[in-house]
Amino acid sequence: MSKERDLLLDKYSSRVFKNRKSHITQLEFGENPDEITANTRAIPGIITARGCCYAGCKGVVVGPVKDSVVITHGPIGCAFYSWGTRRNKAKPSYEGEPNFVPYSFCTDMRASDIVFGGEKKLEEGIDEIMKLFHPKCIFICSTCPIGLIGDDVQAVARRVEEKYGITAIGYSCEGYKGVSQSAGHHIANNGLMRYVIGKGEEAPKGKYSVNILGEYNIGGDGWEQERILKKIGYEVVSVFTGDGSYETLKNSHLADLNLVMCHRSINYIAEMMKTKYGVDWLKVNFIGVGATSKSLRMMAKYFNDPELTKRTEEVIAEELAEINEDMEYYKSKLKGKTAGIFVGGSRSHHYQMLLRDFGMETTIAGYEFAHRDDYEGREIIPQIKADADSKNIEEISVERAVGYEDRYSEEELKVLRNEGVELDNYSGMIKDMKAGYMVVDDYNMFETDQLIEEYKPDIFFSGIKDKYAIQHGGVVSRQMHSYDYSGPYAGFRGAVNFGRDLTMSLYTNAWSLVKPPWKTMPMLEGTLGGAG
Ligand code: CFM
Ligand code: HCA
Repeated sequence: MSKERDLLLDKYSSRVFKNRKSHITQLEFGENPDEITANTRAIPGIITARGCCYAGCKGVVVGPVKDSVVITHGPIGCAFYSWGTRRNKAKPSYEGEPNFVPYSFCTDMRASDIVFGGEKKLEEGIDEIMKLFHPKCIFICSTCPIGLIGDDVQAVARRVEEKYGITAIGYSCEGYKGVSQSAGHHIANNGLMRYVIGKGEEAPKGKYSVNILGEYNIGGDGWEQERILKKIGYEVVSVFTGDGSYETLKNSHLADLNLVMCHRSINYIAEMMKTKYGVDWLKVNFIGVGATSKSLRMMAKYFNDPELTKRTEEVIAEELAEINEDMEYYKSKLKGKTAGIFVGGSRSHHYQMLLRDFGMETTIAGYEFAHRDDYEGREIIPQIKADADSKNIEEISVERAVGYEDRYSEEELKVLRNEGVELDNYSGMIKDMKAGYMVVDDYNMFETDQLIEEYKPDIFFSGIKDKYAIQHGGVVSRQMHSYDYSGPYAGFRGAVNFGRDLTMSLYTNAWSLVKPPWKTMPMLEGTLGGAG
């Protein structure tokens, strides 16, 4: 084993060592460097960066749907902590369109409700919501105690639908389901597929129409993508789910193509829409100048229309001309610097492309809750063995709906794939990293410290839980989840914002003035994870 990998593992007890060893790989070194264990339970007692199933369902996938009310069925803390912290922006698309994103709705379950049951309280809460806000769709998101006391949120949803003639979805997305947020993504996808997608009949008017899947409009990223797509001439039917709406999601099956940004959180819907409605899906990445141009060119190739190809090239040229000077300036400041990126899912991969635009290398990276396919590529899926935790999450199967046909035959799709159009597929992060670089799944605070010590990255991208601890050590850290209240970072203009923020962070002299306490005080010695 390499010295660097040893450093992460040698303080662990033998039990913890054995577990963590398979989640850590140093690329192109050691046995099976391209293989990694992922999507398994975190070790109790270890400070993982992960969140819960409710966070994945409520916070990530259904929370951003602006014209729908999301009610947290559970104690107030769950609703409060998931209120606005993710920075998924939304605004009405036309005058009078409802936008409930700034609100937080909760049943505020107390001890007596836990004893006597909370269904009544939930229904009363929904009656109040209907009276005050009259939404067309309500998502009920359960937190941990709901599953334990057995409230039937699906039955409540059916009663609400009958009473008010709206769409209501009861989600059993209790925090403890699965092993991370990832279970919540899957559960949320299933509900949207069952009860929302396909309900509308409004066909797109444009010649070429798309949905953007797995784009949550953090810091306005989705708006920048829509701006570029509309400039080229695409019609954006719906966005799942950043600044998205029930009114548009229900028509999404009528679009020509699904663009998939964050595959981790939404690949289930992409696959099911292909099976049921024949809509192909294309893995795109609008993070990075090179990546954005590549994605736009793949789209033009897919539609295979000379006019569209010409317009695509014109727009890319115009956009590049607009940002060129700024990009060159920030590149001169950032070139040669190194980064670590540790985020939940696809961003740890996506942002490596943007960093490369500035001449920066990502030497250490990892995901909180991704699956092996996010590391190793989608082709690995048949080899992944389902365990008890993943079997616990419902897989729904769909069939081709009457009247829907594939746009291209399998042969034609093969030709497109050979031409580099990444249809129904995504590659893994490991393939885009270099020999010697380290990849760590479900990283924890101890490993974060060790990685920084050994690799000494100039900047460490992560989240709220570890950012300040890292900065106390004198290392620059920026939040890759919330963008530290900045953004957008997507597309052409977003790349400039990112370069500006990085330059500001790296060139402040504060970091050299920080003296972490452990540099002057002796540290505790011991073994992590109990006696060997
Ligand atoms: Fe996808 Fe996301 Fe991410 Fe994600 Fe998340 Fe997020 Fe993330 Mo935080 S959907 S996997 S569950 S890109 S909330 S917008 S930043 S961990 S890397
Ligand atoms: C979540 C949301 C989160 C948390 C961010 C962080 C987000 O996982 O529930 O830990 O800094 O992006 O807001 O990922």
